[in-house]
Amino acid sequence: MTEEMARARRLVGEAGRIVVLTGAGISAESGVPTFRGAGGLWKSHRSEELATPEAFARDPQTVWEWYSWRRGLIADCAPNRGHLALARLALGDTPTTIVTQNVDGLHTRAAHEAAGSAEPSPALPVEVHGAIDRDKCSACGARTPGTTSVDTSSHDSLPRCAACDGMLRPDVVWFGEALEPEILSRAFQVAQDADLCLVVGTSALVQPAASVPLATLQEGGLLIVVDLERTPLSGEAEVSLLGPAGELLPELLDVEPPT
Ligand code: BV8
Ligand code: ZN
Repeated sequence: MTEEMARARRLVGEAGRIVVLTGAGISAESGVPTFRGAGGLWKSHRSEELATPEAFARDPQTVWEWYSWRRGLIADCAPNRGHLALARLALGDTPTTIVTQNVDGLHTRAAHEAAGSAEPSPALPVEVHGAIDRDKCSACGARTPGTTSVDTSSHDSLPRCAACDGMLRPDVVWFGEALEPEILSRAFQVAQDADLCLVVGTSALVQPAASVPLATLQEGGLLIVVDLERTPLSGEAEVSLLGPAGELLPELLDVEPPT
């Protein structure tokens, strides 16, 4: 075990209250493409082309094609050892809240898997950017389980709201759209109350999510950054652990160090 890992494990052991902020990097080992990494989602499309209300108004078929493709891809993925280690931490003795930018639902699945027949709610994530497996009506705002196979062959074939016949959209937060106020304030509240923030697999470029760890710092708390490479938050970190989250998180968080 490296000196860095030993120091980080001590910080986790001594923490009174923990907040975790995750990004696409934690789901990479599950097969979900990241946004900026190799083969990243933003590589072939500029985010504003697809993840904005303007793009949806201009060309809903293409936007639905993209989200339908991502839904199919995510449906074939499963939580990895990183998701499960965080879920076990949150189900343990130290009060821990997982805040995620991911819309893939893998933290939620890890919470149920790790909890088994016990109560999973302590490990259920605060999803600040929504969830891809839900639909939301762009007219009345009604939320419904996501339409699995979206027929994008014509404008009229796109999914409609059963209540008001408005156009359905994925229940995710697009660029230029405000995050849900109560979800955002919960994310910043748990960050302020925490004395340790674990930042896992995020390039920390998208606001306001990237400022969540700063709320912990401003209250005198500490940061541990887990990423394949240095990120804009590495400079603020007490410890930076460089490597795959699926390998580092079990070593960092599991009570029994791996033999
Ligand atoms: C808003 C859902 C205003 C959709 C997403 C201030 C300054 C500058 C700009 C702004 C600002 N404030 C607002 C903005 C604009 C904008 C913004 O931040 N733009 C950026 C690009 C500059 N923010 C917004 O528009 C937000 N809304 O501000 O509204 C407003 C306010 C009031 C009233 C009206 C309006 C909304 C932002 C949310 C957008 N939606 N997702 C969808 O998914 O389709 S953002 C999306 O991109 C993700 O959710 C995530 O947040 C982001 C991607 O970042 P990461 O997850 O970090 O992924 P990335 O690929 O970049 O990095 C992966 C990392 O993992 C890397 O570091 C890599 O090294 C590492 N890694 C890879 N593999 C592994 C690994 N690490 C460990 N192990 C591995 N195996
Ligand atoms: Zn509706």
